[in-house]
Amino acid sequence: MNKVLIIIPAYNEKKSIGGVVMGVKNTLPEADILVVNDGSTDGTSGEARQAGAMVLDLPCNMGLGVALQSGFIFAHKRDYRFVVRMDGDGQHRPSELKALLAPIERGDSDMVVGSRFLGKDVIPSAEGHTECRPTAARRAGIRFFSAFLSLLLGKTITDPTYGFQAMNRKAVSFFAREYPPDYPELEARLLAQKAGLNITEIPSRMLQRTGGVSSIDFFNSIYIVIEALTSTIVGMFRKVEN
Ligand SMILES: Nc1nc2c(ncn2[C@@H]2O[C@H](COP(=O)(O)OP(=O)(O)O)[C@@H](O)[C@H]2O)c(=O)[nH]1
Ligand SMILES: [Mg+2]
Repeated sequence: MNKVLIIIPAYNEKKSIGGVVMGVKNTLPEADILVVNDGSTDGTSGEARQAGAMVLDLPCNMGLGVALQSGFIFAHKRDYRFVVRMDGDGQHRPSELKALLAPIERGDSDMVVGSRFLGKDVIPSAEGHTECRPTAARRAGIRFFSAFLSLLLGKTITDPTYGFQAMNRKAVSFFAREYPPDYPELEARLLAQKAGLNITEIPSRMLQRTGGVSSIDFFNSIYIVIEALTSTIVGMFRKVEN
């Protein structure tokens, strides 16, 4: 039986992707790794393959939500028991994988999401590069999204935009059918909650990128805020079934 699949969406992450794949292999050698290469133009696909990952090459840049949903469909069809999604830029620590999976393996949660705002300890970086906090502008945006989503869901959500998440078959089967296409985090969290998935947050500490640049700049962050808010409000009125 296929046990754990790590899904890594990647867009022009040639400099980091090999290290991320190797980091996962060192920590969880039993896991399969799927890099969803979203039309990169920089050789991300070859680097990921060379590091030993399976690679799904999308024909052009389809956006994060589509790339992730492609990964969830793959996991669902191959019947993986547990799935983790993590970034391809080295910001999520492989050393936290076991803690992220533990509540799912125990059967306590359907989905576990890392949170940069829970827990006080600074965890030493086993990965050899430095911890980083979101910028002040990002933190303000995240706080605003947290308040908005917590209000809609009637439950405290501390880090609704963080992409380090583990899930069981129930959550994967849901996301294989229902996943927002564009900037998916907020709406996906809302839909998952509405579908009755049991979601837990645990502390996580983000690292600096190991190369490349963030896909989010000042101008598209304005688009992201508007897109995420409107799609989440519309999502409130959607009928979802698990
Ligand atoms: N599939 C896909 N992944 C993307 C896209 N844009 C960014 N990513 C990936 O999503 C993850 C997070 O993106 P990043 O730019 O680092 O955002 P930030 O960490 O919020 O600054 C990284 O692994 C990126 O490679 C995209 O258009 N498609
Ligand atoms: Mg990043």
